Amino acid sequence: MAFTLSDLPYGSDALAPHMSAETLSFHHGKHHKTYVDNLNKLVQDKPEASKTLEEIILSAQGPLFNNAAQIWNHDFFWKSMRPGGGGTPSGELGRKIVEDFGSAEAFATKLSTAAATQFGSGWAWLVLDQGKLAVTATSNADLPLKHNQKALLTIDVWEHAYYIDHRNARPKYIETFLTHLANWDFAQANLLAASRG
Ligand code: MN3
Repeated sequence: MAFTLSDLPYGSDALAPHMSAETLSFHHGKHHKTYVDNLNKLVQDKPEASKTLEEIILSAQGPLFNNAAQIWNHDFFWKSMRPGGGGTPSGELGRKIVEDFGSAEAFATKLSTAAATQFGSGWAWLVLDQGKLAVTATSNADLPLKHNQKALLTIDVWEHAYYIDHRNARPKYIETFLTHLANWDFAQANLLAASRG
């Protein structure tokens, strides 16, 4: 198989009670796995089988793009959370958030609003765009890589990300993500890598 399902970076019960083991096992073991299975079927006996995910994302459209991008997005989303995460970003990331958004509170409001108001399925992102931090939202499988932006952190706002734990209460899921789950160390590492590159 050309593409494989990456392991979660923590146990499926590691984010409980803020994200349940049931949510993580369905989301990773069913939804994320389906994108991997679909992409493998789509690239079978095709030149794309030897391409990287990023190469497919930048060149393909339709089902090839959708499945490749959703694999990338989910790999990135798992790393965007950690046990004992959330709270106010500190260090270089915290400094740059204040510089580019005015305050940590203004940034949190912007990210929450982008995640809550994304119509239908999609993703909310903290990105680096032309050297400045920005908050964006994308529909379905769309992602910053397609828009010449560097992704630093993401929140999956497809219903399957929160329906088991929060039913239809997307804002409660977003609040829980920002309070207990967001992996700011990961976002800061992405920022430092982008600044070096
Ligand atoms: Mn998802």
